[in-house]
Amino acid sequence: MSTKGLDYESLNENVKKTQYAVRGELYHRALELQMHGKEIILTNVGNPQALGQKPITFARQVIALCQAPFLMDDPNVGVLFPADAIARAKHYLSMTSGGLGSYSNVGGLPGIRQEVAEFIKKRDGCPSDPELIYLTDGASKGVMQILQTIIRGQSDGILVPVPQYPLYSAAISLYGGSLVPYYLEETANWGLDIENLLQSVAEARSKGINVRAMVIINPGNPTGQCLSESCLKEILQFCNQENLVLLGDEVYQQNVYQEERPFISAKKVLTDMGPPISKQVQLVSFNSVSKGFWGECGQRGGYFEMTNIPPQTVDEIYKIASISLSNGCGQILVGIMVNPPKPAEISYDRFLRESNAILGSLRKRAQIMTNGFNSCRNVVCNFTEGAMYSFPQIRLPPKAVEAAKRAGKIPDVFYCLQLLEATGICTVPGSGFGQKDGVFHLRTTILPAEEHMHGIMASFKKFNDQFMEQYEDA
Ligand code: DCS
Repeated sequence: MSTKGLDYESLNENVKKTQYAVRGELYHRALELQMHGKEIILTNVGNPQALGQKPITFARQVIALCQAPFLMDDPNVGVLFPADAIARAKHYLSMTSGGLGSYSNVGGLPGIRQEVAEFIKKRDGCPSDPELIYLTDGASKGVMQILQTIIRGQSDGILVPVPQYPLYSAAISLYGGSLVPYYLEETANWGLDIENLLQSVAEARSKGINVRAMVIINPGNPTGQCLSESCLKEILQFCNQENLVLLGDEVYQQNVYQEERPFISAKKVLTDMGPPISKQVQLVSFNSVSKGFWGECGQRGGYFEMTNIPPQTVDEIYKIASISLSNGCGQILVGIMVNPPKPAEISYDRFLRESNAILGSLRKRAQIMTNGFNSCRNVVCNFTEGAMYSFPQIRLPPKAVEAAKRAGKIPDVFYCLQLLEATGICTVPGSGFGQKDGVFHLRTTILPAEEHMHGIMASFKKFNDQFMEQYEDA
């Protein structure tokens, strides 16, 4: 009997192979429990507003006016909206011929691409060309477009940090390429070990894999580390020597919690290294409105900047971008993110108050979580320097590992499922991000409201310590 194109057995095998743990088994079990009335704390996704974070007022005022421009003709508009939000909405609407209801230019509205270029210039003290900045529906879309452009088949390898955010493993599977892991060093606060990187490349090459690109996530997800300038230099030299494109995932650049570990962009380090290297390494850097203190995950705004990419390749990427244009609302939020209210403007004080409150609270929550995990039996956890996650190592006793095997579960999945059933805390098992053999972790976000944090950690500790006692004594 002939099969139809969407019959399961006839599907693209790459689609079937693709996995995305952030919304995997744990998440589905959590939804089931929730349906049966159990209170669930969803710490599986970096989705701040879903856990109560309020949007930045200025951003929503501008978006509201852009969505409903007739409000600007209302005599009360000046009572409801500050003058700088009205002016900003007019500024964005003047860039389009039909407002938010019209398709925008390929690559995004030129005026917003210009704003992004100015932001990068100011952030890094180096030139940035708006023609080489494309606005996307969240960073994910951009990452996928670039990976699709690079990967030609199974023998093309992409170096990805382990642990990593599963967008990378998923997209590489989907496009039929090979993921080449390089391990981050947990005992060095998830730092990068260049020896290990060289080893990974050598091993991949010995298997006939052509390593073509390297991903860095800075600040890290799920690991939370901020890469130092010297580490970024080493990475860039390595990419130069090995002819690798560097994909710099910098979506957490505003989520940094320690003054001595600031965010430094790969673009800045590359430019500061000067020629010839600054003209040689191909770099694509990504940013998003989903993170930082904006947390506008649902609005799907992001951008990528291309450095040292040949013009003919830029034309090909332009073509890919033109197949699916990005949404207008997300583009405007990118504009606001890179060009927030300035000190002399009416909305500045409120913007500063709101953004500082969010970042200050995230910093405190990161501390409460790390301390909480480190107070638990058989749990060790590095401090979250940046991003939105905590990634404790769970030292599972051999008997727990055996019990997991008997239950047909990966040991960290077994632990996380029991944690979920006992406490309602929905995490993601470390195996979803990759980890060294025999070492187990889980990932939680640091996003639950500050006032709930101590309660959540107490409930975690109670579960964990009982679990450990059960399997150590068994
Ligand atoms: N890059 C990293 C490192 C991310 O963590 C995420 C989202 C993205 C890119 C994509 O973001 P947008 O497409 O929304 O811009 N983080 C996911 C996570 O780990 N949990 O939830 C979302």
